[in-house]
Amino acid sequence: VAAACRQRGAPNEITIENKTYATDSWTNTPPSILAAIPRRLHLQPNHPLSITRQLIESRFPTYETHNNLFPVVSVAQNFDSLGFPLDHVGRSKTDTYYINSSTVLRTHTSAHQADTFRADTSPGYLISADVYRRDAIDRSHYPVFHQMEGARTWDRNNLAQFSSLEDAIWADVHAIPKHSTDVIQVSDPNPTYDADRNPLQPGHSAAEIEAVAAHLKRSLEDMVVTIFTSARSATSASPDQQQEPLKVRWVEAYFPFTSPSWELEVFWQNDWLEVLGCGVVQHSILSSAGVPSKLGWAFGLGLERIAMLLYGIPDIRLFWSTDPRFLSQFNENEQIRRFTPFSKYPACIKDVSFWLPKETKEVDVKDPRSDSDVTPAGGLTSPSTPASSVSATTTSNAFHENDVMEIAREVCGDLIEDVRLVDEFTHPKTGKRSLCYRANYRSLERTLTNEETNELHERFTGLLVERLGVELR
Ligand code: FA5
Ligand code: MG
Repeated sequence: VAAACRQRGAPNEITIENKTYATDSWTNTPPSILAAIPRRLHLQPNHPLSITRQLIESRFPTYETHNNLFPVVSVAQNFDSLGFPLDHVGRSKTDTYYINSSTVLRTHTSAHQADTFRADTSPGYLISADVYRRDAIDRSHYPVFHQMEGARTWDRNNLAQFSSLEDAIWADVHAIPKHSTDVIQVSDPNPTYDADRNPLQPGHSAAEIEAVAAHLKRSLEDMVVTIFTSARSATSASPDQQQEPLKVRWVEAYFPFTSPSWELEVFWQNDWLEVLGCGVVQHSILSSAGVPSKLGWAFGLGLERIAMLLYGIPDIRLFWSTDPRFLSQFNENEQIRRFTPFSKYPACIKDVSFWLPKETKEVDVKDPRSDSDVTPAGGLTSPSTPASSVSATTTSNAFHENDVMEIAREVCGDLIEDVRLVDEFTHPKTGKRSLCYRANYRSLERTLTNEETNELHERFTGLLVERLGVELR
């Protein structure tokens, strides 16, 4: 199976914008992903991701911005510098696009943290960039998306007129606008840190971390309020119309490069949507970057998630559309207007059921009902809460759901809306396992013909057999 997964006739090198990389047995980046690199949607004038980026940047006016960092990074930058353990699932070929064994397409903007802490002289920075992950297919996940990283530090050796670090930080906290509960309702039930679940780092005092956390949380709450009030004024008929306040909640999280850590979720379309991860920067990163006297926070947010909230964009694939019916709706010099979906074309749903190869020992599939972000770059889980879907990442012949997703993408491009596990079954006698995936075919731009969908589905199922060694039922 491992050999079958490797791409047939793969080239010996890959050239990305004048830089050439030798390929090896780790290479797993398909041409369809490479083709996304030059798009740089976050920099395109009047693109909703670019407008969203600028709107967020406007809330952090003193921060230095870096918006053109190259997406090919070393494994050291993406993982090692951030303290990812060697066996972290994020490093596996099933989750990350490798150019070769030591080079990847960045899976998150945190890949640039160490270099930026080393080089920047300003107390804060923002990095916006395209990031790449082998991931699920649905309306809020896409294998290429955009993140904004933000960080703010304070220097113990440079406290100006303040007598302690926490006093200096609190002065900055008080400068951040505080919004009324008519505008935003914040739920934050957990203590700032917890010795077992979300510990303080050695060398950080409780008072310092309370101040850093307050600064981080208020800065990000202010950011989502800005987004939300722009979105509201876009929808409300009269300005004094009664509006529901925005509901957000802070949840504990885990990332190898921050402690304590949190995620911010926003209530959107009747569900909690994770918009960002954040925390107190691990001191080891600052000290390796040559600034051991600094202390601070960092966050990483999904620009698509925020833009979907801002404009009411219903499907993440739309960001890649070049259809003027999409692009003409956004103008950076005008008031934000809600996106008007151009008619939804009919979906065509097809199932595929197959037996896994007999020798497959571990099956890595997600719970069909779970909608969580089991994320390669981020924390995934704290050591105390192992994810149910984690299987041996080093076992190259283990079946992995992301391979199904990638084959679907390769065959269908943006003509597939969603792929979901709908059934699993183990034969009582033979012990063979069977899975059923439901593929939802739909174009954002036109009605697909029957023949077209049949052909896509046949190529999809054919490649499942060829690459993954499964047996169709
Ligand atoms: C990270 O990537 C961390 N680097 C964030 C971070 C930075 C934590 C700095 C601490 C300090 P995570 O994998 O959860 O974390 O992704 C961050 C955000 O990216 C998510 O909250 C979500 O908004 C967005 N995101 C993740 N996966 C996808 C996807 N496939 N499609 C679209 N957006 C996604
Ligand atoms: Mg996450």
